[in-house]
Amino acid sequence: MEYAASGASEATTTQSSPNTSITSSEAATTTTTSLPVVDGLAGDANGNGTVDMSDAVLIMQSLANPSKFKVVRNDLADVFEPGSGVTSMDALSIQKLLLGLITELPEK
Ligand SMILES: [Ca+2]
Repeated sequence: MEYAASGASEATTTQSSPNTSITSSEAATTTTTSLPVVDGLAGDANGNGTVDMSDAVLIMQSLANPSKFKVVRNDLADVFEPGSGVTSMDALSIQKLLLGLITELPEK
């Protein structure tokens, strides 16, 4: 089943006019799914669609101060030995990915 998206191809015109500040304001669509399918990026602890240092930081913060910080996506945060729960090892795995020491999450 192929889904052909018709139209919608936007021509990006890049002009070098001096006083043009391009501000792209993409509305962040928050989709809440109750399906058991993991529909996100492994390691995306804060659920913002990317895996970066803020995910590792959030995991550490949630461990240090759980009443103040909550991991948004526990299912995605558990990237070290999946099923073991969210620990500092998950934050470490995310940092390893960011450093290029590993190439994918969950860490194997
Ligand atoms: Ca993230």
